Amino acid sequence: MAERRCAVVAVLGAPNAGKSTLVNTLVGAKVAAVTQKVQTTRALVRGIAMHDQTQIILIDTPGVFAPKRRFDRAMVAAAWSALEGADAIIHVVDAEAHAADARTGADAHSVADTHSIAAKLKQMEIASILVLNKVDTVARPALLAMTTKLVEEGLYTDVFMISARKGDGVQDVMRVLAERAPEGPWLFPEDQTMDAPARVLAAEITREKAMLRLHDELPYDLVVETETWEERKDGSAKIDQTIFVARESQRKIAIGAKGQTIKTIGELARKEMEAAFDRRIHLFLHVKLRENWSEERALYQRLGLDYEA
Ligand SMILES: Nc1nc2c(ncn2[C@@H]2O[C@H](COP(=O)(O)OP(=O)(O)OP(=O)(O)O)[C@@H](O)[C@H]2O)c(=O)[nH]1
Ligand SMILES: [Mg+2]
Repeated sequence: MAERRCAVVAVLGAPNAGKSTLVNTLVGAKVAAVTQKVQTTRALVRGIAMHDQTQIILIDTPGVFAPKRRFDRAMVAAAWSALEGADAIIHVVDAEAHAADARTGADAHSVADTHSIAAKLKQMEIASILVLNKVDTVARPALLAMTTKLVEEGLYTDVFMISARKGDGVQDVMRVLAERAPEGPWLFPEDQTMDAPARVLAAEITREKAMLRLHDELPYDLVVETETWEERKDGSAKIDQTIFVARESQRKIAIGAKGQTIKTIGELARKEMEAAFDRRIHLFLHVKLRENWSEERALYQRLGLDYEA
């Protein structure tokens, strides 16, 4: 029998590049929230994938950008901290944003973030794997042009062009990660797909649904916490969660006319939880105002973020 191998792989990149989508696709299960908004991922999320006798532990990270607020600083610091102890680094680049920027200068943020990540990796002398994502949206010549430019950084050991959403090219990435994984014992049981407790995943599921439903009306100022998780005799679970918003106006929007918005969010979240936990779920959502959540120390601790970053 082949030796067991195990690798820790940090997945780094600008906000919205598709890091969480890639991690979910590699794991083959939903472990991280995905939305079209930047800064969806807020703390390190570990997804666990198996490839034959190799266990790949993928660390999904918050997007790296130039932070201004305390909460942003903590997220970016968490992203860089994922490099410690990682056996490999994947730098995910949003090909769609880069192509749009080359055409119209429209997505300069993502491009600037990509280049500052590359510069920092170079300065730290850390080799990484370049993954150009969202190639399903970009024409071939544009892809080649941006690849050439990125490869000139002299930083990348490999280049992959993938669509994390469609799954194209993702197995090639997996194969290379597995080939290079050092021999060693697995860190998690073979059938485990993530390291976070169920109540954290449950909160992430609801946050994703709330963000997807409210993205036009709300900024990303939204926190979800699982307050209680009650096991029922019939095998189902009753879950109470609170969605915290920063302003009274946001509370009204989240609840919606006659409670319709929160009801829709709850139904979508419950369905996904039932699939994720493979059992019936009774989900009760509450919306509360918590004005200065981004200055609360306890919250950082619960998310695994450093308040002083
Ligand atoms: N067309 C296309 N869209 C994609 C692909 N991969 C991800 N997306 C979309 O890009 C958006 C961002 O995806 P995420 O996985 O949340 O990105 P992220 O890098 O984790 O974002 P943050 O956590 O906010 O830094 C979502 O709307 C995804 O559906 C892809 O291969 N093709
Ligand atoms: Mg993410």
